[in-house]
Amino acid sequence: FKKYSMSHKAGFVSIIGKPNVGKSTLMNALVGEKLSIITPKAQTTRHRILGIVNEENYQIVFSDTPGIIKPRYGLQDSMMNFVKGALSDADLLLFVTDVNEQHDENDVLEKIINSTIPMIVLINKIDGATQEQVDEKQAYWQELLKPMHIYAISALHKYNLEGILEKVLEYLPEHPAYYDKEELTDKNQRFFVSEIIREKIFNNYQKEIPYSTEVVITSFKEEEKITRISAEIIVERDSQKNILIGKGGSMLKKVGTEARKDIERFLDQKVFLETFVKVLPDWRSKKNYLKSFGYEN
Ligand code: GDP
Ligand code: K
Ligand code: MG
Repeated sequence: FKKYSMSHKAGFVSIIGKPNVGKSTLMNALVGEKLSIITPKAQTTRHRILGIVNEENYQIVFSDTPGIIKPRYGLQDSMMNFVKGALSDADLLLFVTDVNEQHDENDVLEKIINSTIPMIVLINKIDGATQEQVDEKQAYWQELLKPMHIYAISALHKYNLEGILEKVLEYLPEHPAYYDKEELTDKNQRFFVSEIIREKIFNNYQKEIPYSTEVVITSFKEEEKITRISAEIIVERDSQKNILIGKGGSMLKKVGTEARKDIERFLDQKVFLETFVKVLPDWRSKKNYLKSFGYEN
């Protein structure tokens, strides 16, 4: 037999859309791993997070991104720069929208409307929607974005996702793998540990607390039977520190316990987690703090 080298496809696929439409849920479903944290609150995702699907003859590099908004402070500027990056180097865009979303304020989508990158629109959360609703949204997005394809899906229930990977592959070029074929993401364990803690904070506190919080892993020691982790939870004001800690430390304890359980699942090892709360006034608007927390641009 003559041996033919099999062709290999690889490329970047950016998952974009407004806050809370289900971008992170979709990426986790497509990659088959919980990489991105998911909460009912907008602006949960602050970074561009890669999720890589590897097969023998292809590598799809998905980017989960923060929801598109008009930035109001330094942290949000940086979040929108991550989106800009994901828009500029993609081979394909997956634009996710919530079937229940209203058609107003679509001016923030200007960059997407004007983008020349091939696009697939995913109308998400169709569980609970009527066929009329779906049809109406389909017509609306077809007209506004003129995408290659539109799918009606439920990322949460993994409904109608089967065809997406195959369709995505049609738009990827012949290219060698960009990342090692064993890699699932570009972020390290510390990043995901800090994200898990942030998820618990988003789920346990209301109003501005989640948005004013950053989590920094200050120590990460892998021992034979246990991983010892120290984390700093950073807030902007003393009053927020008090709320975060709660009566007799009860709230912080709850967050710590919930986070530890998830981290143990994620690392597949016993974990000792200690948390400290620290006040850094106005960190979300200060360049040096943002930079030290990984919001480079
Ligand atoms: P993101 O901000 O765009 O990344 O959205 P998330 O993935 O964080 O999801 C926001 C909220 O929508 C979460 O509460 C999800 O559980 C929920 N969600 C995501 N996909 C679906 C879906 O298909 N159906 C329903 N009903 N809820 C969903
Ligand atoms: K969210
Ligand atoms: Mg998200």
